[in-house]
Amino acid sequence: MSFQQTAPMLSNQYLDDRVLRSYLRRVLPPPTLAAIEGDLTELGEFASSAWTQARARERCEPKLTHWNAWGERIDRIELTPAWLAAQPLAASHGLVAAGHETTHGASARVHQFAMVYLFHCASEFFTCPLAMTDGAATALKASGNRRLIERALPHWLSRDPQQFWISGQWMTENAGGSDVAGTETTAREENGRWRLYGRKWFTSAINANTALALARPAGAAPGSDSLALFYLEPQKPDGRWRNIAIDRLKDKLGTRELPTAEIHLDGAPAELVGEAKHGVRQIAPMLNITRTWNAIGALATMRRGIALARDYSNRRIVFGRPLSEQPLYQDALAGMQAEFEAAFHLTFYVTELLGRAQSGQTDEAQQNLLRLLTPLVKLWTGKLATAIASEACECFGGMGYLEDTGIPQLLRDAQVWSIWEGTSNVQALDFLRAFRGTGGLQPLLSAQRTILSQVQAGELESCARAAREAATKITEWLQKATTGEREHIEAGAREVAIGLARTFALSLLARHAEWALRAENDPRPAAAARRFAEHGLLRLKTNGLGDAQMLASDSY
Ligand code: UCC
Repeated sequence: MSFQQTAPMLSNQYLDDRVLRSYLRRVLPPPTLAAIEGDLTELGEFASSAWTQARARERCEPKLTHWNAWGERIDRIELTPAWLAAQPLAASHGLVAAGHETTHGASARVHQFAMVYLFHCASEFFTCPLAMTDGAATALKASGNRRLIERALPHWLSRDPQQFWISGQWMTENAGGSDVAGTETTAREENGRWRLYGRKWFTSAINANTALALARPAGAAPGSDSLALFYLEPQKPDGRWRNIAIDRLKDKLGTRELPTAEIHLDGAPAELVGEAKHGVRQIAPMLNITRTWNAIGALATMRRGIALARDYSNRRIVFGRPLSEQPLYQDALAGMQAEFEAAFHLTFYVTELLGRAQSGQTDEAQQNLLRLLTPLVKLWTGKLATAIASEACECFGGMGYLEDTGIPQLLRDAQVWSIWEGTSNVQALDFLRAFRGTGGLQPLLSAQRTILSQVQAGELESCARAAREAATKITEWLQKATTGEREHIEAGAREVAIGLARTFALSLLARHAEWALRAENDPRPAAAARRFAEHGLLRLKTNGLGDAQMLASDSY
């Protein structure tokens, strides 16, 4: 029989995850860890079996049917089998609820996001509506609207599959994606009830039970400040749409199992969430939550790519020995692993801060730190996930280019992390918004000092030094830039944001490495920190704007 290759396999994705398990041992009180390990192990098992099952069947996508046999417009959406299974599974594990429950105090978000991280790659992006539901719950709580809180929260935060609802987030229009000031959807008050008229260009998870939407009250001024935030229940109990037409499902590069629709609102009934203006301010808490989910999803993508490539490296023999024994392959995997570990510690640190903020355990500086880090972590992990997914495909050679291996899907799906919930540039500008609004870099610099003061081991000295030097360079760059033109600082904002994310991530990884050396006698996090530092932290530009203007307008 001729030579055959062996497909990569995944073992239990929790039990097999050194990075997650070591991190949880450090940050969680032992009783909390003991209480949640059953859930994590189950989700880890689900993740590995879902990978095997997905390879064994045809890939499915959602399907939209506009008309029934009798000529009635129905706009029925059929979901994939995995999506149908995901909603009860997500409810029973409390993938949204856990982030809002008080059982584990300030650790609620670490618990929740550890589950989400394990679940994401097996969920066919059902994590998208879960993220939006979590964000909607957070925005509604912040609004103080008692009626809507009592109506929606018991469903959004339910662990009962029969009661659990998911939510959408309807912002994007053809005239306003990044810049929602272009929103054309109009809200009219008719007979004491608000109704929405307009077109939403991207609505993710259109099957959601509820949605939060931005619209402009009729007669209000142009611009974003006069937009208002509305709550909708788009379908009647019998599944008919409430004055909403689903024009089509989007034909996307990735996330193809997620039903993303283009819709028309023709008097869809809606309820005001707060005052009839300042809708962007009201939806901002939702954005910060979904951006955190985005970072977790990006992290899960990285971990999946590395896990598959690592498994394959033990099966695939070339030049007379397994790939796992070939120095250059080892080096490629090590580079991916180091970047992933740094991203992991930054992302989960943000979830720690979020949990503390939510349970009232943060001071103003820590709240400002959370505000600064949220766009940074979304931006950097979004870009990194695509790079690592691409490298992971390459680890399989030609097999990584074949659709039916399931590997290319990882790369196509990864591209979404840097686009939705605000592109990389939107995050960089949001970082500047936070930087200007929260007293500059101080919260970040002083947190970094505290973190690095816990790094003492000789093996980590070069890492701590690199992190301190990078922080100084960024501070100097920002000081120089803020005295110059606003446009100069904007042109360099992406590199500053990525540099800051990498610098802070290295500090966190080094601190964890110090703990792992002492508490677990494990030298691997320290090796990851050294390798990550060697990759370099900064690419600040000295003449960003001038060169950029010349090159951007290049034509023959
Ligand atoms: O992509 C989408 C659906 C996908 C769902 C995927 C979920 C994730 C899945 C994860 C799975 C694991 S929906 C489309 C998402 N669209 C965006 O993200 C929009 C991107 N654009 C921006 O973020 C822009 O920066 C805007 C829209 C926020 C800019 O709006 P404005 O109105 O021009 O900005 P302003 O005037 O600067 O901000 C208005 C107010 C200000 O507060 P006040 O009024 O008090 O001065 C800001 O400080 O909003 C406040 N604000 C914020 N506050 C703005 N952004 C934030 C923020 N991030 N945090 C707190």
